[in-house]
Amino acid sequence: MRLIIQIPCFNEEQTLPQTLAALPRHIEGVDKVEWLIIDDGSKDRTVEVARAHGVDHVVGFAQNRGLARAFMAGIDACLRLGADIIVNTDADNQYPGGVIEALVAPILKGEAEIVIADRQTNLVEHFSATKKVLQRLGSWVVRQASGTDVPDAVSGFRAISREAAERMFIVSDYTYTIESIIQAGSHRTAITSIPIRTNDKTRESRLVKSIGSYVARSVTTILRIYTMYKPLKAFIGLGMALAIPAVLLSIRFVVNYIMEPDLSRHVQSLILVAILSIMAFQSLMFAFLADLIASNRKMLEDALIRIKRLDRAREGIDTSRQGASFESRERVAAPQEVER
Ligand SMILES: Nc1nc2c(ncn2[C@@H]2O[C@H](COP(=O)(O)OP(=O)(O)O)[C@@H](O)[C@H]2O)c(=O)[nH]1
Ligand SMILES: [Mg+2]
Repeated sequence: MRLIIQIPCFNEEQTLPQTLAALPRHIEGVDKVEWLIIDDGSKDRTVEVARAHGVDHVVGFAQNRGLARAFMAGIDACLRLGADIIVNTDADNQYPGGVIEALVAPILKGEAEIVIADRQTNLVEHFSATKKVLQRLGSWVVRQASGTDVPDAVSGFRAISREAAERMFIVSDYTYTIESIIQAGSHRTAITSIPIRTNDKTRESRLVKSIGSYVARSVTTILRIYTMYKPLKAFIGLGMALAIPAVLLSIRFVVNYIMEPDLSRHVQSLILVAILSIMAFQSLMFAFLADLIASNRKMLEDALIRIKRLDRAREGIDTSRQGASFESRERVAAPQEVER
């Protein structure tokens, strides 16, 4: 059992040493604990500092590409290195490294595939009242969109089993947190949470530059990913929202017309009915188109999972434990063939 702790870093020479100092080297039930950083084009000494403080693997980009891509590059690297469990934490020492043992416990016991640390944001002293309300509201929306019960949707402190990591594909540039939950919900990945208390703030958030833009980006992500994974629900819902007023208005028109057959007096509502009906019909067509694209995506995801496994098999990583995994129970054919 191999655990890799990954940390996305963008100019983190200041806080990386204290973050690394708190990370565990040994965990009960895990044979090997390794550390990996993803350097997202840092201009400071992040990489040197990481190496000097015992980081085992460094991957990264020459230029800044944003947290979501860095996160995925880390996941990919960890899988290639043969990680059975991946823990993601932040470089600003926001999350207590000592909790990692508890964070991976549900995965070790086979009770979950993704464990998300719940920061209990209502208890965080340096969060403003507005931020607390938005965090609560945002997490609630993500729960509805994903069909999961994750209390803290944007927490970056997570443990992920190999099978869940293989199924994770992030298309956003900005952050992976919300997208990965909606995706996991649609994949029926077992997600659980454990409550934690965060450390004191070491610096201002780099991701949340202003609350307004953060909310706008989050809403866009939720809409985008929701329509990607639940296209029928989203577009038929929209179609219904347009069709219902169209029907009501046309009933109103007919009643009015019978009572007072002077067409010119009611023609406005008839025009509105026509416009709404066309839009409703188009939404319905969109629903089928988007559903078609979504089913293609599912097949692509399956193909990519197999490619990742072939990659690992080629690099000589033992995949024998896959027989007992969640994934192989779902898709029986894939892993055994890779082993040979
Ligand atoms: N790869 C990458 N990581 C980033 C970027 N901005 C922030 N991070 C990392 O994302 C994590 C969280 O960032 P932080 O500024 O603490 O945001 P918070 O989640 O709002 O506290 C840290 O590990 C940062 O180094 C970026 O542009 N690229
Ligand atoms: Mg932070």
